[in-house]
Amino acid sequence: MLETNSLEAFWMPFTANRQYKKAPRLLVRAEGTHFTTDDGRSVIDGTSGLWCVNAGHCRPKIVEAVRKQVGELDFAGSFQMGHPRAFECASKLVNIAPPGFDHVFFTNSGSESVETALKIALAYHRAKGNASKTRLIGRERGYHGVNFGGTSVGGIPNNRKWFGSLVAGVDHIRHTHDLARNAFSRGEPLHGAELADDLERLVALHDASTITAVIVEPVACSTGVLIPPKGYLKRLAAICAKHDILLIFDEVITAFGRLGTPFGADYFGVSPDIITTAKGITNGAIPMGAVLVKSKIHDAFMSGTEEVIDFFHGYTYSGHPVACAAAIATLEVYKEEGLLTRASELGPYWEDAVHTLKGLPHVIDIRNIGLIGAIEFEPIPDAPGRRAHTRFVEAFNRGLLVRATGDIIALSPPLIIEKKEVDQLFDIFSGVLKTAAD
Ligand code: PXG
Repeated sequence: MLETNSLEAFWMPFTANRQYKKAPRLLVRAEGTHFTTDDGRSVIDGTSGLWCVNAGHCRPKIVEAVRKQVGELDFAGSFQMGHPRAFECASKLVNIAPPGFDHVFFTNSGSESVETALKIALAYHRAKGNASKTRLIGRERGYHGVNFGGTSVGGIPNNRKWFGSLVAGVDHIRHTHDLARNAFSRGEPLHGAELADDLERLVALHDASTITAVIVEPVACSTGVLIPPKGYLKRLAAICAKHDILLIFDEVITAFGRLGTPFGADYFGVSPDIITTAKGITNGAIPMGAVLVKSKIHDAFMSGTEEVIDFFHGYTYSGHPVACAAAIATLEVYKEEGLLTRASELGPYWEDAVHTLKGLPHVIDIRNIGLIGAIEFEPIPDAPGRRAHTRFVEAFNRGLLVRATGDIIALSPPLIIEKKEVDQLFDIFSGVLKTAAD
């Protein structure tokens, strides 16, 4: 028999399990901007959990809403049935969504939101009589979750190569990372808008009549915070419109205030056709995702016989009452505290703080946007990723949680963070960088 507190049974996701279990890091409580570890240490949450706890941890209003809902209506399905919370939640999302986004399809995660968005795009074109438009286009270094559609349009080699041929008929445009021209940019890098024209290359190759949709993250976060060059997303949107290709913004991270606007689409002044969300929708308290679409898309599904299901898709837990209660309370907290725009007020202070790390050992780039920062290290030859990993572990030992991906450290604290906590965060992290052994 395994001890109940043995670490063996839990096969941890995206984790070096054997390494972790030799020296585990355990979190047992959280409040506001801080976690507490199992040995009683306080740790600044420099990553909003996994980019989800935008309003800070254990917010009483959200906790209370969940508690009340689970005791009142724990479950009710949404297939040919309904409950008030799901309708209320969808309306509230529409109220803060970018103009034109007036319908919401609920899921339980970012990965499910992506699958849902891809299926909506395919079915939309078919419903419009363009059944040959079936090809999905992603972008190199993109991350769209881990289900088959998202893995296929994703562009991170390790996430793809183990899993066979994936979904057929997918292609990718080039990524936008260009340290030679853009290293140490503040905000949007100046060079690279023309990389959007790579979509024209794929249109020339495959023909627009075969292409359904392009999916991109407005800021590609998981891959190490790749910020789009100035003008890039507008150019991409124009090419999509020209060829009747739907543009999907994967806003699982950029929605709900991370960039200082409610959605990334607001920040970049670009209006996509479909937006995927998750994470911050419930402040991380209960799993949930949502796909937002414009009437043009939704209405295309409503032309058949009224008695026939209009979209053959959905999850048991789409619009789960407890998730909806958490989301409604979360949106209230965001509104009451101005959190959907707070990153724009704190942004300049944050930007200056991130860029103070310039010149520290092995730092080859620093970038920032909204309340996101990234520090890229020169990789150790033959040991890619080790430099960021050792700094992540040392930061945790000194009371700061950061996120390592490749040789990049990403920072994305809760949007409630105060300036003095920003100072503490960078005091700890600069100490880690100055004293690192290699
Ligand atoms: N799309 C995007 C843009 C994401 O960032 C997903 C889809 C998938 O969401 P789910 O809820 O299925 O995990 C994500 C998730 C990191 C990190 O440290 C990022 C994510 C998840 C875990 C860690 O960068 N993004």
